[in-house]
Amino acid sequence: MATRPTFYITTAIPYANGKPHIGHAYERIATDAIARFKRIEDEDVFFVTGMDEHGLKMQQTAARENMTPQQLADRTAAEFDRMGGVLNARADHVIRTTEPRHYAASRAIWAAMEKKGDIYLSKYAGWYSVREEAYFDEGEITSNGDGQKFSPNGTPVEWVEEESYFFRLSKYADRLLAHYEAHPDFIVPDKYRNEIVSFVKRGLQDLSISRTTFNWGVPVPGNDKHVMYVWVDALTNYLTACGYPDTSAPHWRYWPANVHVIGKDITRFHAIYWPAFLMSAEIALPKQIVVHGFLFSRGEKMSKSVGNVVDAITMAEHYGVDQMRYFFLREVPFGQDGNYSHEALVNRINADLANDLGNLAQRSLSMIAKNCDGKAPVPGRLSEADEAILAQAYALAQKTREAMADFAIHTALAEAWRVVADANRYFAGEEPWARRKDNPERMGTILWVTAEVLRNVGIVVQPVIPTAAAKLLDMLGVAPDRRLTKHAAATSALAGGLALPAPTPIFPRYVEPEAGERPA
Ligand code: ME8
Repeated sequence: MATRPTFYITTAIPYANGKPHIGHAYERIATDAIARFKRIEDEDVFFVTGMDEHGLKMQQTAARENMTPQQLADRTAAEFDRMGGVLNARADHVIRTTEPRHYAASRAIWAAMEKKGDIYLSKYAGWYSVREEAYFDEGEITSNGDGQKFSPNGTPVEWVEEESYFFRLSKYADRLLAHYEAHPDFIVPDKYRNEIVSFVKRGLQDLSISRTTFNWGVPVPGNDKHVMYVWVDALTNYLTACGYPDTSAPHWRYWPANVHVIGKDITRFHAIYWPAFLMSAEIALPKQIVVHGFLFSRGEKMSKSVGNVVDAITMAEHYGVDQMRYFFLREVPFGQDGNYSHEALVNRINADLANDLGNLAQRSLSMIAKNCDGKAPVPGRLSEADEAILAQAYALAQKTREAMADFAIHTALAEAWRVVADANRYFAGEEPWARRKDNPERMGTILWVTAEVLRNVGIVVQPVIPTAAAKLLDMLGVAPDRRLTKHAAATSALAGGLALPAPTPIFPRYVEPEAGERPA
């Protein structure tokens, strides 16, 4: 038997010092949709997420809340787990950086980099942002009238001097550039690739990779005074999940990762530091870093200090899970920043889901239930119009595949909804209700064609709206093992005469609740 290709996909691991917000939900939903797409392509998928539980921020937040950093980490991990469940986007595997196996992996990669001669002890002095857990150069710092200093991202910085281990990042600039050149898709979209390439071309400085000013982290092998810089340990999570350093572990077969999905603010860490660490430790590099944009609530960046953090769970419970998943992935071109608002959500839910897809399914399937004895009609001779709409439906699998190869989830959805719109026009134009009396066989053909289009649409939209798609495919009598993209083809067409379950609506219209009852 041919082995199925493996596909290892990860999200960034959220900082455990805050609650899940819409940005986290968006990243999880998008990654889940890509993972689900690869599953219906019949690949052997390993979808991993995790929690980033170390660092000074964790220590400080926990102290403020009168708890230990571990208690804070446990609380946040439970909230993210709940988010994954509510969004129907649970990963196959969750890695938490406070787990003993992760300490082992982090110490192993450290040891490998040290063995290579890439780690040395020196002194670090610079402007440090606690919020961002990063140092900034003098030239990047701004100050306000009160003499307070800020990072380029507007967070307060303070002058810190400490003994630190350094990683010889400077040594890897040329190899990194050669890698970007040889693998033009290593960082996508291009915009982010270009930013990284020009940054590396300006030259890289060695990187401070340990801290002595706090102790909530992975101790450096051989020197307990130091804990690892949180990013060394955080990035290593992607290896821990595969069993590293045990390369005979069952999950090691998934390494190297196919895709690390991340937000645009952490590209440097993933596209520069991470491959350099891996080169140093002589571990194969991930194939792609896929960067998504930021989501803004009505154009404003969400953050705790702005006070407009919308709870993802509240949003999903209010609008519906498939509705929220569809909205984010259809509305925001993947890779770009996007906005969301109540009005935009309601518009997509009612226009695309309830009207276009929902009504087409409901009208055609209830006609079949009433007029065809609850069985899929047997099609007669196909007209030009029938052939045309079917051809569009059968082209969807390949169009979806092409769009998904570029992570253009929005384009894949636009293609599916173009077919839905054309199928609605076809249905209205062919007037099956009028044929019921004068040409019942023709009515049956029109209904069969519409149901067959819905079957193909139902298959390709499963990654984004899994619950509604499953319901639609159930109503069309599609067996669970006939829902792969390869079944979105004429060779797996709906069999005339197949008994179908009674249809029920897949997407209700959104009805405005009483004032004050909606989130955001
Ligand atoms: O960066 N819109 O954690 P994090 C879209 N622990 N995405 C957003 C967003 C927004 N408004 N805000 C954040 C970290 N994100 C590190 C990652 S990985 C080894 C370590 C994205 O909780 C952000 O870009 O700040 C990142 O990909 C993810 O959410 C976690 O962010």
